[in-house]
Amino acid sequence: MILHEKMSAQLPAWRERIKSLAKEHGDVVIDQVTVGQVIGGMRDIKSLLTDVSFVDPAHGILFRGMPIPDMLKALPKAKGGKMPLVGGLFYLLLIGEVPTKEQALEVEAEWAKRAAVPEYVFKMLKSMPKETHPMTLLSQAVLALQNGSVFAKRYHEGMKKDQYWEAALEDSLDLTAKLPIIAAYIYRMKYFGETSKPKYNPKQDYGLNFSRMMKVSDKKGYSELARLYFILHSDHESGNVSAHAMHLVGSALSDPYLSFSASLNGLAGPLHGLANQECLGWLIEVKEKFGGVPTRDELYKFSWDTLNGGQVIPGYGHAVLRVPDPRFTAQMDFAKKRFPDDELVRLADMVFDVVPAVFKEQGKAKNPAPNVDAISGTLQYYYGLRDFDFYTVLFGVGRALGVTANYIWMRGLGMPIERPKSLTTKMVEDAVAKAAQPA
Ligand code: CMX
Repeated sequence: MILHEKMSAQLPAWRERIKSLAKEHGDVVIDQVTVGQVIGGMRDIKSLLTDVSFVDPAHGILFRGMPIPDMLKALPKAKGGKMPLVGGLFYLLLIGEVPTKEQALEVEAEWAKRAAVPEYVFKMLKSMPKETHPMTLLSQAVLALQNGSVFAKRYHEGMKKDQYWEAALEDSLDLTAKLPIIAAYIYRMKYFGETSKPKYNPKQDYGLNFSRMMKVSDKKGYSELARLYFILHSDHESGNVSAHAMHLVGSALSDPYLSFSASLNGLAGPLHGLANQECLGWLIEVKEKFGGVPTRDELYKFSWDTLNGGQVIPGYGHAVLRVPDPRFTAQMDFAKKRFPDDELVRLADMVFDVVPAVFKEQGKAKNPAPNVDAISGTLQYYYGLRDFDFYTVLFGVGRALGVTANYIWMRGLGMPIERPKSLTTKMVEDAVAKAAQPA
């Protein structure tokens, strides 16, 4: 298989690089840790390694060094579409090179072979109470699949450490192949009461399969949005909650299913992946209050009312980014090219115009610009997905691509269990007192 071949070719030299860095330069200082960071969510402490993606505060995400517009242009496109094949993106994240169309299609074919979901997973989903959140269902389905983990099985059979990545690759391909079916099943079951099992068509790519299994009409190009959405949401370096949860849990050699379920649980938090549904909710609230797109002055006042009411304006601000998120820009471009007159798109655009100035006046948020969530729900809404709590499931399907690529690399490089050190409040106070003493 192409991914196995390419990874095998890269790993020996890369392992040597890591080994020599740790052995010969282990004492070199990269960063220091302040009291503010210890108390403030470890913000910005440079302490994770990944080559899959990097968030540049001034430019946004770089996938294997490529900005989003360049990447979207370079990756091979799906048949009859303008958006790249998702299989090509997975190849890029894992191997670090833009694949040929044949290579991207090889990944797609690999997914098609592995897409079937065991019957008991559907049964388990069906037996859950109706009101269960779809993210809970998704995470449960991933945990249920753990039963078939190649990594867990081979680990218990005594697999050698330098083979971990191969088992991780197997599980990651199986898992990412099954997610579209599981997500579509959850959608049709939860909101439409349908329990027929979606079938993956090997003649269609990941995006088209998803759009068809969701039963969203493709007349206006939902498969194109699915491709774009999964690609944009795949990775955002390693420090965000979902990626870091995968990394942390995986560092205990928990297999990709156990680790990805943890990742999804983090993604389900309102300050992370759930923000997309909250953002759309906020836009709709504005629209309902003003009976359509408000004037700029009305929007300005409403934004202040939200902040003064102690609420966040979802979709704005970011822990690392200091510019508009290029994932926002890519989705806004998509909407403006295809449905510029849609009311919510016009409103999201006006929010982009008005809200950053409100944040600047307030002077609290370090980044007054939109993040990925400021628009993503609006696009789904346009295509008829009106059940907001499903949106994070879409994020989860995309996020799997990046976090599994990272997982495979971490096992390939033999990364150790993660174990930062904690301090007591008294120790932090003592450190502050010591720093205040004259030299
Ligand atoms: N609305 C209101 N207040 C905001 C805000 C927003 N959108 N963004 C930041 N702030 C406030 C913070 O709550 C904080 O206030 P306090 O000092 O009173 O605690 C202050 O501004 C400083 O925050 P920050 O350092 O700029 O931002 P953080 O790194 O702490 O938080 C984030 C980042 C994303 C959690 C925050 O901006 C937020 O809550 N945004 C809205 C939710 C959202 O869009 N989340 C999606 C993030 C995207 C992703 O997960 O990839």
